[in-house]
Amino acid sequence: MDALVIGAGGFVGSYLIQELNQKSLHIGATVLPREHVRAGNCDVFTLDIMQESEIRNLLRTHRPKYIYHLAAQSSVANSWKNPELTIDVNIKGVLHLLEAVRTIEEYYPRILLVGSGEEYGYLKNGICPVNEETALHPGNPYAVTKACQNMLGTVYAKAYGMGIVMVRAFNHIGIGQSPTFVASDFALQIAEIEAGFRAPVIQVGNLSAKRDFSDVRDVVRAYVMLMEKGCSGETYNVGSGHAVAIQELLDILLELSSESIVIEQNPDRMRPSDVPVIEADISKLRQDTGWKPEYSLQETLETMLNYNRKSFGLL
Ligand code: A2R
Repeated sequence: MDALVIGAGGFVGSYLIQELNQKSLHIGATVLPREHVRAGNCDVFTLDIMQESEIRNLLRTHRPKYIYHLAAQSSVANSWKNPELTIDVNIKGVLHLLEAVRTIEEYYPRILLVGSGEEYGYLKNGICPVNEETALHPGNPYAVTKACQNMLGTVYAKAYGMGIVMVRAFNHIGIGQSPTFVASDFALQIAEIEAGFRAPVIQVGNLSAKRDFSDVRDVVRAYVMLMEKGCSGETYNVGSGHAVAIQELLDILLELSSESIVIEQNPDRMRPSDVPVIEADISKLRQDTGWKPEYSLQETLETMLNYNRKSFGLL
């Protein structure tokens, strides 16, 4: 096996597999029971990363050269509701992977650990953009677990000479993302309005916060390039390098619609601790891989809106 994607049943997994398919690699993908891989060609295995023997047996049998670790409890909201599960899956899970690789004889794969821009958390003095050396101040249990994953990866790479590259991914968006994320939410609401399922009023939260949005297809391309060219033991920000106000994102989507839509701020959607601006410094990624984004925010949002329109029979 050339590449194994762990946690392929989620949002990013199918995009990553489609990207790897373009390289004609033999790909394996793991999902939880009852999950499936939504797109792409691969051999599918059932795996719970909490079961150390399952990951060890899979790696021992198939010895993938590249391992992409996506499996996670990835919701910030759920991490408040269930911090223990989040710690178990995100920290113990990565430890199971690293220990399995470390202890399999004569086995030296490259591993990519996917972390999050959330690890930077509360930015002191409004530091912007954030680079990989910026101090981490995680603001929720999910971010703590991803910071810890990053530290474990760094320590294992150094102590055991393992080929581990870490990323901190900023907001990535695209078709298939849960409507708990802002771009998916807006695209869905607008399509519902166009289909007549909802009054022409869009519910929004804090529109002034600025975030760094990328198309998920660009993000997985960065992952594959980092797997090939990233330095072992190093961490890379993956983002667009430009923060955009949520208001701007909404304006782009509203301009794509011919409906006249009223904007209504909903206090339930406001987060009291919203950091005003989060922007990734991506010079390290650019320098070591030559990566640059291919999709504009406008293109990505239009794709998302059209997907929702199709699902309501509007296209
Ligand atoms: O929580 P579920 O049922 O959606 O399943 C998620 C799965 N997962 C696990 N896989 C193996 N063993 C476990 N114990 C376990 N617990 C959860 O990992 C889901 O299918 C997958 C992660 O996909 P998403 O939650 O959709 O995350 P996404 O957006 O694909 O992000 C990929 C990575 C994650 O590590 C994020 O934390 C990071 O990028 O931003």
